[in-house]
Amino acid sequence: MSEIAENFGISEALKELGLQETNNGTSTGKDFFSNGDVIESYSPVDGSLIGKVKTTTKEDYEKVISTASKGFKEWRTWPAPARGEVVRQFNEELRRLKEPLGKLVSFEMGKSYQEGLGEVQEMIDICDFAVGLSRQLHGLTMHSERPGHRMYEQYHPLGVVGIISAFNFPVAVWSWNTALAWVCGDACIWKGSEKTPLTSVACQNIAANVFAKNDVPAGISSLITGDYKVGELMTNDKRVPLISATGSIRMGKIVAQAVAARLGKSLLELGGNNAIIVTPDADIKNTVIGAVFGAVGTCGQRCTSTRRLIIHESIYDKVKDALVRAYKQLRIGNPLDENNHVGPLIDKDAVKNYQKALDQVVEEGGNILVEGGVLEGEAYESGCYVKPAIAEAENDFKIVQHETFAPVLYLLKYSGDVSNALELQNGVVQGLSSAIMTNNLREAERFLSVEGSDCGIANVNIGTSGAEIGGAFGGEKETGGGRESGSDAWKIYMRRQTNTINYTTELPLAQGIKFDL
Ligand code: UN1
Repeated sequence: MSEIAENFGISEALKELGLQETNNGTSTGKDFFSNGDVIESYSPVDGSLIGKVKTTTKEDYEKVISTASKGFKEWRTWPAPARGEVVRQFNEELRRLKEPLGKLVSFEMGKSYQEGLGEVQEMIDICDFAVGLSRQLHGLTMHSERPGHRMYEQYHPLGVVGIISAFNFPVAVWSWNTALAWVCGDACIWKGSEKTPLTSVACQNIAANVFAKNDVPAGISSLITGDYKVGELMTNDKRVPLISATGSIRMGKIVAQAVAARLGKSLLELGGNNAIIVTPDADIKNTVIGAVFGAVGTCGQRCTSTRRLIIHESIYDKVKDALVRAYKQLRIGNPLDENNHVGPLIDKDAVKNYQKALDQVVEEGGNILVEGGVLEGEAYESGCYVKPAIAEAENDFKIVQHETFAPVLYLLKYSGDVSNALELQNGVVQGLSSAIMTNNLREAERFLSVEGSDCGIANVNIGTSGAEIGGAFGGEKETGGGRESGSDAWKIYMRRQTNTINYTTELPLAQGIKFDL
């Protein structure tokens, strides 16, 4: 164990979460059975080896999918509130293990401990939501046009749901999918990121214990581990009617095509290029807090991270100066130490992409306002710590159009009416999150109107990141169009059936068609 791991109680956390030196990354519940290569998980916090996980082979996957398919046939017959009761117990375990799991998320992924705890809180929240939902999987009833007929719709469980999640929210995004899919009566197979395999095993351990206690059939919570090739086993598999995938636009296009080729359903939550519009009526203090948290939180590695600030020329210098002052106060370092605001990037490849973005913005004519750079020295041994940077840029720069998963914030200037700001905001291929800072009702309503933001999330007087689970989460355009977590996002995990019942002695046809024999 490294010094940081020792000082911040990582061994205890691993023990509480049932993790060992080498873990098994293929599971259908209590059974774990990997036969693939071993991957090692290094912490970006200090570069130390945290643990190892065995990956899933094609044969292992076959065992998983057949167990999940079989388990589904039984699970779908459980009353939905009985399934909700299992999710309620799972949630009790999450509440009990919030601290060790939050700590592991922080140590394995690099986000601050506060954000690690926040991520587990999102799991708790979505489970609460799902438990209530287990008594509310409502369909509509309709009035039939034919006498003596009744019409209604009902939602049935869909089948096996494949979940592919990313390193940046290694536990919450899984739970958004599973908590809903489980109460809907589906079996879930999860491939987490190979960059955060231990958090996946920890979550599977928690689910497996609760499920076993409740005699839930094997396969309802299944885990597979490995790189994209393991994910492909699911995306190409017609026994998996829904693939929910979170990650880059590049990955999403590959997944979408594979799933569409077999006419499966996909739920995609891909890249964002989120902007905050700052109007002359904005509260500057709140703007700075919202923008800085949005840009540097999770070291700029949320899909909702603030990448662009679109500032009115009349207040441009004021906002710019306030931001530069705020960035000077940022403390970068060990994310388990609650004095620090910003932890490391996930790995050295991410550092390279960050450096490339800063070089490119200068090449394209941008002006660096807050200098970036990779931090060196003992405290930054992993080589993954970077300085959050700000550059003045233009919206049509190639690098500004591109989502760089790092703390690089671009300042853009607009003049005249808010419609000019909206044009810039919407002038990117992504459409996840957006925000406006204004105390002007007209501007706020125009931002929310049909001619306003084209994103899936549009906020007034808060930043772009940090959505609550109660709303549907996702975005338009190349963000992929999927919606997860709250509102009626549950419907994608079920199949809808329209039922028409004739209780007369006649057989009248719809549309008044006559057909007598
Ligand atoms: C993500 O980055 O994939 O809205 C999810 C937020 C978080 C979820 C982000 N609740 O920032």
